[in-house]
Amino acid sequence: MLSFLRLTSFSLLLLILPSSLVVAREIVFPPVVPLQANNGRGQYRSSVNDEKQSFLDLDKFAGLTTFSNLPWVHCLSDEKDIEGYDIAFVGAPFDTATTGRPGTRYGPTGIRLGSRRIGAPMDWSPYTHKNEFLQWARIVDCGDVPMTFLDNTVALKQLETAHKVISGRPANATEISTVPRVITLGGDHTTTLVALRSTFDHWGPVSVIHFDSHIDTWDPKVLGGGLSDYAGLNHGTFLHIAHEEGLILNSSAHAGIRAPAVNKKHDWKNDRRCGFEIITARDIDKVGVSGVIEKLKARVGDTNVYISVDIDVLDPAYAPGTGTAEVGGWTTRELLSILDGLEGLKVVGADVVEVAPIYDNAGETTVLAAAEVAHSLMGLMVETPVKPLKENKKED
Ligand SMILES: [Mn+2]
Repeated sequence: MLSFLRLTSFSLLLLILPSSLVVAREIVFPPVVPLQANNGRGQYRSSVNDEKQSFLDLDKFAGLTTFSNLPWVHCLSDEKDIEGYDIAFVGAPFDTATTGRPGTRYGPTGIRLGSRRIGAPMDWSPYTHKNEFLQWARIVDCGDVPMTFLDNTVALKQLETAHKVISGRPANATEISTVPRVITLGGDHTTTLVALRSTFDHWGPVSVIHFDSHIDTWDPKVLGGGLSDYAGLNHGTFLHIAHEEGLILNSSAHAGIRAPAVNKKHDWKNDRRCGFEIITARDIDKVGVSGVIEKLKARVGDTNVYISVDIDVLDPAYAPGTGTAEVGGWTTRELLSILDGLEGLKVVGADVVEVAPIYDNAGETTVLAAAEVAHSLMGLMVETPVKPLKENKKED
């Protein structure tokens, strides 16, 4: 009876109201233009002084997920003529050389998800009032490199080929630099060795600024090499191997170190031999953020720099989603302030690694931090273009 009455009153209402109000509000779906498409007036569309731009064009949750909603380019395709770029993000989904919890093969996907709210049209920094997306560099996401999870040697070879192809293409703004720079989204830390081989080809040996709770210069004899040569290449030894291969300069530095050594003396001695100076996690309490920045800048001087950020440099409170978490680390704000403070350094390559989203939380603390770190690294590259060795030689 009650439902009958309800029905009747609803029918009455329909009779009283004009028909235009009864019809559900018409929803129009305008064609959504991919973010940052070329609008004919420069590389990117800007969100200011652009009356024609529909708010829907700024949608950060549409389409496929790329890093910071950047355009996807098939950098690894066989085709010669693809869209040019100056800075390329690429994912290295690899986690079979870890000594702790695995899961970083999902890192690139996680970091991209963490970056969904970052995007060119609305990226004016409250600190610098700049928008790094809207400057000279064309920045793209190349997607993930195919890396087998069954054989580390093959997987790292696959990544090496990918780096060669991506950095081997002509840049977009050739008047500024002819070689595109790569920011890798890891992946376990072993992937950095491959990136360093690639930067060596274009820029020669580099100073590494290595943000990490672990030194990662372990002698393979100490970590894994006792089992086999294959086991000796892992995420704790790759910097030792990079030194042996002559890829890095003796002006390198670790920042945020707090994990213990395996033995009393050899590890620290070997670390210095590999070219590193150590800034511990607790040093920040003595010298502050600006002190850490000063130390790092003084250490690398005018050399070309590769910045590698192992997300476990952060305290597990700020980055639980990682394989070998160590308590007593830096906050996200401290790390971002230090990174932004490195402006002016000649950054030729960079990465954010060891992000394992499976251990992250519902608030996505780790992937949000990792995305912002990658965003900062991108800013450093935009601020300071670096010419490759071959161009410098031409000018001499
Ligand atoms: Mn590491």
